[in-house]
Amino acid sequence: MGTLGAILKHPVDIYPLLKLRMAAKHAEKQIPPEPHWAFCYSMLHRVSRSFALVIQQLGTELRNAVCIFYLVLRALDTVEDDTSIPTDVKVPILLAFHRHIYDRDWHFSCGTKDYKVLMDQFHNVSTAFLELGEGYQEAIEDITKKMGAGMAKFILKEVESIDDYDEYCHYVAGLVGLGLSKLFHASGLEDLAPDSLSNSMGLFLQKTNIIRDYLEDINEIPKSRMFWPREIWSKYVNKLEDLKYEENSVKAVQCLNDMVTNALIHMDDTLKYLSELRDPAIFRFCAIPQIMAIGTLAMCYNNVDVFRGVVKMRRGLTAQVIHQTKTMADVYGAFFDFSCMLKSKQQPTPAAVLVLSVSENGSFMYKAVTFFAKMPVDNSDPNAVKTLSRLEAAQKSCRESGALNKRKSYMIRNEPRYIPVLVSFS
Ligand code: D61
Ligand code: MG
Repeated sequence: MGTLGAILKHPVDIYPLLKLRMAAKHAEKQIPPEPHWAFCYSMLHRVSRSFALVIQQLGTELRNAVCIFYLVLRALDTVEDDTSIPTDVKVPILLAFHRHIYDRDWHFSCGTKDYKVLMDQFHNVSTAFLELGEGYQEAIEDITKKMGAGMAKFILKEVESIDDYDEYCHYVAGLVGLGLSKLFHASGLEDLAPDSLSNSMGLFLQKTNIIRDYLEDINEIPKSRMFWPREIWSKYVNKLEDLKYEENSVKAVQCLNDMVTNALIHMDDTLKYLSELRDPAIFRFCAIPQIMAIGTLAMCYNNVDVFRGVVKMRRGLTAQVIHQTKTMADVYGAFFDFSCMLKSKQQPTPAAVLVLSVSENGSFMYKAVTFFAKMPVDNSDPNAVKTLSRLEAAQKSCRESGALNKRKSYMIRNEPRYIPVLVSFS
């Protein structure tokens, strides 16, 4: 369904999408004139739509540091992800990448499309990197070194146990969280967050990606990319790729629910990390991807479509999340509501269709309206009890924040305007 179709189906998306387009336009005007910086910011938009917009709303000094941090790690990841590079060529580059970022003459061509352009003109990123303050350069080099070493280790090693899975996600995303906390601290705008919380911020995002991208990764040419831990999938099938075959759907969905339940472990740390941030721009930069993640997990849970194609939050809803997320109350509200959504997929027969309503003050909430389910979900799901307990633990923290009640009060005073935004569950 084209964007126009989606908008007609979801008129509530129009305003946030317009705001998003204006923000993107505004961002373009902020691109520094120097050619190497212009390259970096245009590249940022081309290789990461979701992070580019939230990075743009950071203050100038921090924005430049985070932009380069992103492009350096995206280039490193392009080497890791290119399954056509032989291991004996790839591993030395991953291990030495933290030195290459200082060398404008270093060049290694790999990846496809925009990622290839990033690699071929990487000297622009090195030039900009060398203009950053000392503190920022040290943080970026330190994380690049550790991530390269971690990626190299897992080029030669399969993700077997759940500990391996957590270790791999630490190397490719947890370390990004640690690095960002260092950059926030170096900017003087935030205290240095505990590593455990910074790490969980990365694991929640990376595990959501690994779950959502199962089919794309297993079908990767020339070699499958496999990140789901054997310790989990071997309880349901004999080979990871068996999950994609129609005849294994029931087992596949149970395995999917097991993976989602594992990702929910990191919700509490994520809420704690966000609740301790002070700077509004840094808060939004950190909060928006996390809300996208819990929303994506709610869509993936119990959804056999994960094994048929990529399940993605539609652009209009993404625009709303970006538009609506300003305070911790919005975060508690969103986590509470998406947890409701996930829980409603557990109820035996009726599955829920959610109607999104916006109250006068613009904060949004969900109300479950029951319809007969296309695919009733039996709570004989082996992990249903564990899933429920983790959801209710997170909802308890949201309730105890008092922010929900604050939110609720708006509801009582001003009847919300109902604008149906159907989020279909299967
Ligand atoms: C606060 C705000 C943003 C955060 C955060 C805390 C903690 C962690 C992260 C962002 C990173 C989340 C990564 C989730 C997406 N997964 C990937 O991009 C995978 O590649 C991982 C290695 C390269 C990481 C690059 C990165 C990503 C986001 C950043 C950043 C660097 C620097 C600053 C801000 C955000 C995935 O790549 C998918 C792809 O190739 O497109 C993979 O290969 O597994
Ligand atoms: Mg990768």
